[in-house]
Amino acid sequence: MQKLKETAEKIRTMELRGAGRIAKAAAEAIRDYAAGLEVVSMEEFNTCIREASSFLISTRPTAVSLPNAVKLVTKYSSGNIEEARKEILGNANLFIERADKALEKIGKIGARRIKDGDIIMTHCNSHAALSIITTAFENGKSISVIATESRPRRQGLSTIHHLNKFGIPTTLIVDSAVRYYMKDVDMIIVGADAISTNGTLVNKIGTSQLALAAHEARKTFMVAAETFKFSPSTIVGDLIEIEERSSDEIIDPLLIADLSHLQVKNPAFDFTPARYIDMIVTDVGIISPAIAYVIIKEHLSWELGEI
Ligand code: RI2
Repeated sequence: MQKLKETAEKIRTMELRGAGRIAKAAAEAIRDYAAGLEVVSMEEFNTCIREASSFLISTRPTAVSLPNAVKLVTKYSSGNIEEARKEILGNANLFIERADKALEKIGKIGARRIKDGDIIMTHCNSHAALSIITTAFENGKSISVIATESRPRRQGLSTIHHLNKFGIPTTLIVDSAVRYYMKDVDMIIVGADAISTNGTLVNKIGTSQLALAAHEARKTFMVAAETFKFSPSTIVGDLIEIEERSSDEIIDPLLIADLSHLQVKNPAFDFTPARYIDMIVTDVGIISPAIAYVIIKEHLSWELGEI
């Protein structure tokens, strides 16, 4: 349990971050935990796996990739401890392999939509969005990227570092400069922490202002998302919770210690309605947000039976 707790802590503190990465880390953590689990009965095995799953899922409430991965990995049918262990191991390895392949596929599919000379704006640090951008570049398209700083955790800097390694020219802007620069861009590409059945995107705080500005300027707004970023339980009306993180991420508490009338809010994500999204690039092809339900039905059906 110690190693699993360490992974959970890394996810909570965002040392491990990005909706896809935390899903893979959780799959690995459950797999390794199950492999070393010393129990005397199947009942005990089930309880331990259930508790470990809830513990991992509770680390970050918004990215649906996390519960989707944990639930998929812990789907075992055997009533025998060793067999169940093997099932978990197989499920986890398959999930991790598919997640890696999904990023590659998204890159290939999305890159086709990028034209030579395009200026792309991106927000935060999405490995799925970056896969599209770097694939287009490697396919010989001369492109450049405007990356937002993405306060308060400044994941935009990770994006800049990543693109710089490829030799892709970048411009770093503060989040509030998004509308000012929108006229210069050809398209926007962002990732996803969750997509609901009605095509609403949940992604890093500030994404919806990019979408609004893009809509106003009639620029293409593209979302890059693996199928495991879609939320099955939104079909029955469950709402996606927006994670509210510590105000310490925004401002040093010492600087505001004497401001007794102040409250600092730090929501990590926001909602972008489907009508502002032109397309979602998934590992099974490009879809309109209007048919998000089909992705859930076809690719997360194992989860639908449970809700
Ligand atoms: P990939 C991140 O969340 C960002 O919101 C990013 O757009 C999204 O996950 C998807 O990232 P955070 O962990 O899975 O930085 O595409 O809060 O890497």
